[in-house]
Amino acid sequence: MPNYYQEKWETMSRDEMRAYQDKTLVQQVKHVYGNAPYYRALMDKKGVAPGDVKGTEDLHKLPFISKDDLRETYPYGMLAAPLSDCVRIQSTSGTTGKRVIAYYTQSDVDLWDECCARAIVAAGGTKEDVVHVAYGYGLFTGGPGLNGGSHKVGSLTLPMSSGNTERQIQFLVDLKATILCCTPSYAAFLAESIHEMGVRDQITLKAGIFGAEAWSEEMRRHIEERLGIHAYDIYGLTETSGPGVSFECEEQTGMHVNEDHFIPEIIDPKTGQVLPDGERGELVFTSITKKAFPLLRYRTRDICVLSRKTCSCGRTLVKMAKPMGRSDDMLIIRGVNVFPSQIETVLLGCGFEANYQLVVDRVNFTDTLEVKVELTPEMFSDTVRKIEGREREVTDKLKSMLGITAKVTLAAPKSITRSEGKAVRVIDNRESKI
Ligand code: DLL
Repeated sequence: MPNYYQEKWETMSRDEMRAYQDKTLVQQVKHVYGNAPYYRALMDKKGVAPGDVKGTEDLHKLPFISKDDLRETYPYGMLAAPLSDCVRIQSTSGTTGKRVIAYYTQSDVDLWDECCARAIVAAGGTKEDVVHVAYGYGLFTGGPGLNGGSHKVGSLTLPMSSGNTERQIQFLVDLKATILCCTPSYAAFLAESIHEMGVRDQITLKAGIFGAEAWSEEMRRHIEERLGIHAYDIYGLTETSGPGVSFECEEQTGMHVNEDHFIPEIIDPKTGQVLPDGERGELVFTSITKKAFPLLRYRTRDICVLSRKTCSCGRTLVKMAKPMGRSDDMLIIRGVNVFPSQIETVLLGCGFEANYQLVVDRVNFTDTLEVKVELTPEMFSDTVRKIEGREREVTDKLKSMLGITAKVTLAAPKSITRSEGKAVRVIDNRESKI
């Protein structure tokens, strides 16, 4: 039996949802135009007045906004509510440039928490559950988002944050956690450590809510098998509030977008043209309910597909496929587009652990790709011939998946650094050689 946190919104008819979005979008455009001078200037430049947007069919008239705009307007430029009405900020890590700061009014926080509560309930969560949140707390949105959602559901919430893996496992055992929330790479690390500590039979988890980084279906199976749980995907970004923009239900075939808060579009990243449902392109979101930091037509750079196929869970919210990764995570190697998640699919499909690293370099003006992957302890004790055979198998499979030859290096167990948050999979040495 499917459970909903807010059945009315999650199962609303398409027509009703559309009518709601139309009305709310019109109000939001007026709010942003009236209160965010930077966006008003963008609209004026494009020759669009708030009155030109009469509903979602006019969304395409609005200018896009990108991370560059947010950097340019740092720290207050996109704020659309008085600072005195704001109760919270969250922020991106700033590893790829200046930080982006997102502001929240109390009502923004409440709506965000509700979005996360929908994700927890869709994963089978109730007030009887113990929700172990091992996403980072602080400026990162993962911890605070799932924490807020868990409170709304009424579950006992363990605000573990990331790191200190032994203590995490101790709490999982002692407090009999039933739902684990963290990045998929950290879930794989926890699973590995649980087996090593010999406490797998004391783990009472039934579900995991994993997101914040691209992960493959093979990674899902890997975690599900090792922890004996159902693993659900969750998506979001700081700019749109954090986790809970979309979430997976029991069907586990993509994430329902909370369309009563975020209108998704897929565009051609080169031309900006809106693409029909079912076509792959860049995901763009318009937040229609947020007051302090409401971004209209925000280009996420995530490459994705939307689908309106009926879902057996009864939710009518449009579904987005697992994003393959950001367009800026995409590696171009000898002219070929490569997503790290494709390589993950091959490695896990060949029975390796989820610990790998991609090293990209440029030698004699030619790009090189080295795929380092750890052997499992069982593989490590195989004969040299068997290990060489495995190396050949991975090289061939990568070649047929990617169309290029990668150098495969099989590493000893435990030799690749584990991640406690978002995994760093790629080392691109070409940047220093340009
Ligand atoms: O990662 C928010 C989040 C926290 C989502 C916890 C889910 C769970 P940022 O740090 O701003 O926010 O990074 C956002 O992470 O544009 C995607 O590229 C990537 N991302 C997030 N969720 C997924 C996912 C948080 N489920 C960026 N699958 C986004 C693939 C994801 N990529």
